[in-house]
Amino acid sequence: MKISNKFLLAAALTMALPMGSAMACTVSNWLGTGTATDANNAKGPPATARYSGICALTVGTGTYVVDNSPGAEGTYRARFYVLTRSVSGPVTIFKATASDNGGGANVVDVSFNGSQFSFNQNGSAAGSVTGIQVGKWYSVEVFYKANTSFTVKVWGAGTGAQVGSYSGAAGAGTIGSAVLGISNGTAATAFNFDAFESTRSEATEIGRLCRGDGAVNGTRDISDVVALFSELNGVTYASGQPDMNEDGSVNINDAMALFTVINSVAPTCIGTP
Ligand SMILES: [Ca+2]
Ligand SMILES: [Ca+2]
Repeated sequence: MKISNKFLLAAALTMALPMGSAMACTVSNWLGTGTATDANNAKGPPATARYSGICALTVGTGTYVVDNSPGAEGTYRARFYVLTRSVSGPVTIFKATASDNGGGANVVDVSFNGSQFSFNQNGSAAGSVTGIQVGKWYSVEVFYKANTSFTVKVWGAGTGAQVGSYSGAAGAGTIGSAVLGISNGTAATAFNFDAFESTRSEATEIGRLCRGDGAVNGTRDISDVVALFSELNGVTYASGQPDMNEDGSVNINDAMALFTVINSVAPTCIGTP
């Protein structure tokens, strides 16, 4: 069975939208108990944090969405963004399981305990990435190949460099569904998720979105400054990723971070700036 790319956000939501315009966010291409939150606001900052576009998935304890399009996949890759929040113990934020609807054995899962992401494969602890902050957007990319390898790469928190990674062996399980949200544990406050994609590609990483590319033109330049200030001035939301410092809000600090990249670091979206 083919895994199509699954975007958390409907294609229409990637367009720049006038503030106050009527629109709906949807998770209609997912199953489960999660609901999309429309970040659109009459004027001013979005009603909830989003990473890209204008919508995000906002989920509390026991709330998640399910993708049943995988079918006994031995090779599976997924990338999602999570805005970390306080927890009272480890919470599972992503898992891929053997059967549909999150059923069957956990083949891979990612949990967050307030300071680190921890990874399991086929029921065994695999590794972790430490130093994870609360209240920051992180890009988490998982790659699994049965009987071969399991890797996780983490970027985010407003830094260009990779935050951390894990690489190890994989067991024999195959993947029948993916679950995004708080499927286990207790979240003190709601988490936001955004920009989920999955593929069967072994060779091609999905990678992080271009941080600060609010105008979605593939580089960091003056057009992103214009897009950012248009949002700050209550005119039009940036259609790309204006949250340059990845702290869950779009404000003047993002403009300062954007200027720094444009002026002193390679502004291209290629690489890790
Ligand atoms: Ca740009
Ligand atoms: Ca920000």
